[in-house]
Amino acid sequence: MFIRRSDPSLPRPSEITPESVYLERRHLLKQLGVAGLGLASPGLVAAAGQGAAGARPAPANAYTAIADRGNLPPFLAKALAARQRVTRPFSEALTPYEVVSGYNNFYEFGFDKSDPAQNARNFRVEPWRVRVDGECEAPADYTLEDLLAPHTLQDRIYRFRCVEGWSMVVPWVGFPLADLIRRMRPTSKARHVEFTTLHDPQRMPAQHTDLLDWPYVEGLRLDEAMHPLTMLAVGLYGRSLPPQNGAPLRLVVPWKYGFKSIKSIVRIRFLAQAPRTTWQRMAPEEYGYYANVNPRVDHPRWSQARERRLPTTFFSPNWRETLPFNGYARDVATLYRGMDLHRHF
Ligand SMILES: Nc1nc2c(c(=O)[nH]1)N[C@H]1C(S)=C(S)[C@@H](COP(=O)(O)O)O[C@H]1N2
Ligand SMILES: [Mo]
Repeated sequence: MFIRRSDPSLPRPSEITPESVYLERRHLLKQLGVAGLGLASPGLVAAAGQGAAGARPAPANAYTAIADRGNLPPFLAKALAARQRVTRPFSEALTPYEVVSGYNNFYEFGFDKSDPAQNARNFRVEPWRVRVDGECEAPADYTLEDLLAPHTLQDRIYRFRCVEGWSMVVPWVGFPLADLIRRMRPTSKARHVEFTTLHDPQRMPAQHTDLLDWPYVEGLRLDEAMHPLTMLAVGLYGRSLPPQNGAPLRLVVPWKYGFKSIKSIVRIRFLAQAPRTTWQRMAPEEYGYYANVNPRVDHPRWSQARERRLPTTFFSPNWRETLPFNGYARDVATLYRGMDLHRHF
């Protein structure tokens, strides 16, 4: 995502191969790589995430949880410890923790990929409140503790594809946004959900600049927000979110470009109309409201047919084909039935 200067890591036209049609065959549950849908094998639940101490071999994507730095609020430590752990292998290798937490887009903390890890180091997220308002029956200012209280956290391994052309595989920890939305009881007028990032230049230094039109705002159609793949994340690799990844609460929408996955959320608002999102305000012809990953719809300045799977080096760029809906077409294509995806990009 950039508007002011070009990124040397982006593919040049000469590096792009013709797109090819990819048929997504795997079923949702295999792709999810999650527990918590009532189908988990208990034996594997116990083994995963703990280095597989038992006799059973660890699933391909079991990981050793990363320890949290510093003291977590007790409610969060408890919720993370009680999470439902990875039970199913995911066919692609996880992107190492150092990369997920060291190569970031979070413009509130600077422009370069290494800026957020540097500049968010001392970002304080306690206390944290989330305002829920608009077209719903339970508007209120919730503490993070109250917001999380009824939800059991789950590990979910998802592909993550940035509109700039790089991608990762991340083991998030979170819960379905749909479960929270049901609690808030949207009215019959609600058609969209708007999300807003904290606006506090004292704590987010790049908000002193005009890099973006602050605060960062994103949105989803209500049915997209209610889709079982859409999650609110509070952690990754078994620990709480590092500040540079959007602590303490961020959205994850795996079939959309990464910019939809808004970080450090302080407000969730139900609306009758689509909100005006930050990227639509900045460059409407480049970043649409839907932002579904689509190898057949190029960005005006580059192809979206392929992606670089992190970690990459100059000598091993690790190119792969980008999949329709980032590989989740089976699960989400029906949301867009009858829509012209070139127009509603
Ligand atoms: N508030 C806020 N949210 C944001 C961004 C941002 O700059 N500010 N960048 C977006 C973009 S472009 C991407 S690719 C992802 C990156 O998430 P990650 O750093 O956790 O990989 O965050 C998204 N959410
Ligand atoms: Mo992005």
